Amino acid sequence: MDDLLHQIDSYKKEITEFSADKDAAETFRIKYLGTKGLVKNVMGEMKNVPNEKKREFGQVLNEFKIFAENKYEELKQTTDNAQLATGNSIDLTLPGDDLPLGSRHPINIVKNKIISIFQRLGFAVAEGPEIEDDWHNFTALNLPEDHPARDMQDTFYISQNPDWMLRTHTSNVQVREMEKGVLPIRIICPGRVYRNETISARAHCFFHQVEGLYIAENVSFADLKQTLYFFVQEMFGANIKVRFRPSYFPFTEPSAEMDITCLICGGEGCSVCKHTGWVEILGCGMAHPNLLENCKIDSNKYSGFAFGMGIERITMLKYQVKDLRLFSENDLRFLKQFTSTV
Ligand code: 2NL
Repeated sequence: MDDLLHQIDSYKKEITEFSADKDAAETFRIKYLGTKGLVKNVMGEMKNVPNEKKREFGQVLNEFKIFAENKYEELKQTTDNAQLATGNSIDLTLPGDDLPLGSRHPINIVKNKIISIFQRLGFAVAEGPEIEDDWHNFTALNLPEDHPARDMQDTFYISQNPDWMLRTHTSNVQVREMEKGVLPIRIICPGRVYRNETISARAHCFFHQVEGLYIAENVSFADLKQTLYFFVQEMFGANIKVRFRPSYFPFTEPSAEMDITCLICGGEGCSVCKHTGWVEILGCGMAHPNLLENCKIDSNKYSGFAFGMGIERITMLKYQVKDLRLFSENDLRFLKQFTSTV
């Protein structure tokens, strides 16, 4: 029983010295008077007290309880008074609430990663206008006015001038670079592009693209393959396999589409790769001689390769995002899931 008395004495000492800071009353209440508080705890010891001592201890315990309750009232008074003294319950000396920190958009994370990979191969970043004239968006790229491929790239036109439109790819930047006539050219062109599409999980009226162009003497299809192979290994990992399928683009000849082994199933076959084990990630080819000539580059002396990829597509594959619309809905619960230092 002496132990219990000692314990009570030390609690009393603690209570007397309990300092009256901002949240003192509440902290005190929880520690001493709450349902799991020390006073309840000590009261519980009553059952261990021998019958003949119960009366005496009962008084000690009761007195202890009142002692603690009085201290609580005193603390409450002090904090209430402190709040009244400032005129209201707001303490103007406290620091303000933190403003929530934003996070980088997944499209930008992947764009920066693509840029840094190609920069290591000596590609420079080039940018250009999003509102473009017919020549730089279509005609110079071997897409004359009656070309059927224009239908697939229907876009939005500017009413003040029928020659102006929102660019359908960033190739316009490459045309502008070629027109400057400074060779060799080794550039990548990231940016936003537009298409007149009905919005769905797989299509949008705008998306982001990175196109690349390398023009010099003796550039070959082997250079193209090795450059893009290096890119996907850096982007998706060293174990990735690639395959090139013949394709058609008006601005390249020959043209190809590049597939990589499916990241989801590793080539076994799943719904993402439609059970083929392969997913398409970009289009590419050797720059068409007509295009070089349109930009006053001697196609007998120079050759080059070009490629284009949708950043949304790469991001969807990398992070397994199933719906394209998520990228432009600006829902923080989605956007905050991508963290990166790039
Ligand atoms: C795709 C395919 C491609 C190009 C873009 C290009 C640009 C110039 C000259 C030649 Cl200036 N080619 N760009 C070439 C092949 C394919 O894009 O699927 N893009 C999302």
